[in-house]
Amino acid sequence: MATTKTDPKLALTANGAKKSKLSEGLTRDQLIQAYRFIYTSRRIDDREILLKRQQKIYFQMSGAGHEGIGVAAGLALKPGYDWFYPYYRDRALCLALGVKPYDMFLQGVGAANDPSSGGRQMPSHWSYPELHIVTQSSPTGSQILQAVGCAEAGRYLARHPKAAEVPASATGDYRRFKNVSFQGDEVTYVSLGDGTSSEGEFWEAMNAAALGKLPVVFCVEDNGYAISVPVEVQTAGGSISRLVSGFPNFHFEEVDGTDPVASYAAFQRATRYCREGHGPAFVHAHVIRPYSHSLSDDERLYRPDAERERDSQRDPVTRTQMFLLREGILDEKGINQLEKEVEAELQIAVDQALEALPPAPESIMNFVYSPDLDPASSVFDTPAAVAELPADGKKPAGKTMADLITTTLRDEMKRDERIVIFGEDVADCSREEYLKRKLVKGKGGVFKLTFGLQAEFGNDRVFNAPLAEAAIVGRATGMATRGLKPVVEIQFFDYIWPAMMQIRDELSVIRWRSNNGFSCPVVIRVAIGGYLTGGAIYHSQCGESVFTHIPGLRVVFPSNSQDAAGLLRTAIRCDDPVLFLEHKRLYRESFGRAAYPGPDYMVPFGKAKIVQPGTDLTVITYGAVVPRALQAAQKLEREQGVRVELIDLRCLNPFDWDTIAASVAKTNRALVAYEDTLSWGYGAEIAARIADKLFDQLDAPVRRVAAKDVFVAYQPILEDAILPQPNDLFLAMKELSEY
Ligand SMILES: Cc1ncc(C[n+]2csc(CCOP(=O)(O)OP(=O)(O)O)c2C)c(N)n1
Ligand SMILES: [Mg+2]
Repeated sequence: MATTKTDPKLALTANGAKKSKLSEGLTRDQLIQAYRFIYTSRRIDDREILLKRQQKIYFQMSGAGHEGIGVAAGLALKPGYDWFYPYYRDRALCLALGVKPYDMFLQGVGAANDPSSGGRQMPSHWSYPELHIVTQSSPTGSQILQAVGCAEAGRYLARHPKAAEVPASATGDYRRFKNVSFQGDEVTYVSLGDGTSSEGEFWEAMNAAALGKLPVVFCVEDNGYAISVPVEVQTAGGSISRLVSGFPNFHFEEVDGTDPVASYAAFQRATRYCREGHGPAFVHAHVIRPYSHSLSDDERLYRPDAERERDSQRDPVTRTQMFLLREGILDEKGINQLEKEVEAELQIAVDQALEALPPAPESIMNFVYSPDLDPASSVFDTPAAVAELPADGKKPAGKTMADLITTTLRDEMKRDERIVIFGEDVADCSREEYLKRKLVKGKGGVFKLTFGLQAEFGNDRVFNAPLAEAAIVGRATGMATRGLKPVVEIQFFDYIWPAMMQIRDELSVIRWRSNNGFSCPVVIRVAIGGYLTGGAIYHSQCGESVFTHIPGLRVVFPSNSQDAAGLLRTAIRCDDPVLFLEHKRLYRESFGRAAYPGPDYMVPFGKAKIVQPGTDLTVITYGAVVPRALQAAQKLEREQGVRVELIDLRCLNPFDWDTIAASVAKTNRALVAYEDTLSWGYGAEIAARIADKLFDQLDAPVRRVAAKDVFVAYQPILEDAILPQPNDLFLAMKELSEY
């Protein structure tokens, strides 16, 4: 694709150039309005800096120098129609899209009625649902993959308009709480700084957008620095335009971003290309950063005066002002009048914001999870269908966990057209014609759990993703923000870590940080665990406590087929993000096989199952330790007459404290057993709670059995020594019962 370059030297200062050319289709009123936004943006920054010095606000992040490109994007795109993933220097963009200065000052004071976050996020972290400005965070670049997912959702909904409808019978269904809207020619805007283009997620997003020919406008606001690091140290060759120029399907623009008119023209071309469905666009805007990185930074420490002086010649405020004067659009009196009006408006806004009430401390837990749909509620407690006996009267063979997960996915996909499945290798065959011509059978995941789903539902509902875990979760998050229900797969738990930023800093916290303005109830299915004889370090890990430590994320870990079906259905229909952990060793185990419990069977979250009742000792466990603990408990009863009450937690967040407490009150002894490494593991929290809350009931110390504090080794003899075995469980149970 061709790159359009605007020579910075020609823009705005080009004396004698024709007015119509300079205005690039912008009317006189729009040009005046553009200056008003630019000037307002700068003056809000100045006001905030003052307020910060007076300790009336707690943080300041300026958009100074970036106003030209921001206002241009705001004029070229449509609020409430297109979608926006801006970054912290996009104050002028937000003003142009309709955010009021008062709302910006409410961010600064951390007011309860700050529409972005209700005092939860720093200022300049924009979030305005009606305008389609999606909540942003502080990690540089974590918005980019979500923007790609957002664009994918728009296109999916345009192709599947019925998916947006909410069925009348949708009780206990996240769809009731999502207003889904889409436009056939919508565009998603995402911006970032020059430094942020070094993040891997940026490249994953560029690749995904190019692959999908998605209508995303990437805007790199290049002020030449990332805090103190200059662009030539950040970006090989010093030009991001040069580096990305090989991406196919893109339209490229490189422009002087301090010039709103040239920037507007660039955005007009870029958005036209996207709206017409040709693919994504890339706008590289050269801007300046006159106010240092932030108030905590003094750029004079690393930038000499001469360099800073050179930048100031291109200040968008003065340049736009000079442009209006030179073109006869406003005279000096008109400029003064406009600036006076802005000052008066800002004064009122500041005065009002300083009076605004702070949020109530009691509100801190609001919106960690959906306020509308509680997956622990009885709505999700439905009976299993009774399987009909075949004519010969013989009980049919039970289905494996793998079988029932596949069947549940299939039934949910039939019921809900918003479900899309993607991940590494999950499709039957990306080259669809091979399937159609019956040349191949299809793969459907390395464990084959998604086998047949692409063939049945089509490749826009089940598809392979590039090998990039952050992209899988980030794109899913963007899609879910728009109302889709992505059920994505991370092939092995051991490879979830590239997605950790997206899970920890985005997926789980979007609802809370936007004060319920946005939500993204994604399901992430992950194959986890060891006991594989040969899985070794990178195919056998557990580590669930890392995720149960994250507020806002539900974590589920079934031990048998029927629970897996019921819990997966709850995960899909609920309104919170869910990490659904599937133990590889249990996929095809003979333990816990069952008949399919039917297309409506659900198990509520946070309800444990008593695998075996007992009176002498409580064993609390989950996952692949359940069958091992059962074996040990049965042996203990046979040999010693000790009756163990075995609790399978099934769901780790929330977890069933009531069942644990009732059992320990009865047995007065507790053992917590888990496959993860012992120290700081999930069971450590359960043991601490029992010791804390049930101290008076205990006749013995709370014990734990878990893996050794080391990685899982390849050689089976070592693996056996590392992971908790039935005999370890037996010995611990025996010792505790004798205490
Ligand atoms: C993932 C991550 N790493 C580091 C930081 C700290 N940080 C905040 S802004 C910034 C520099 C960003 O530079 P650039 O992308 O060029 O944007 P600019 O501020 O220059 O507009 C850094 C390192 C962060 N917020 N997130
Ligand atoms: Mg920068």
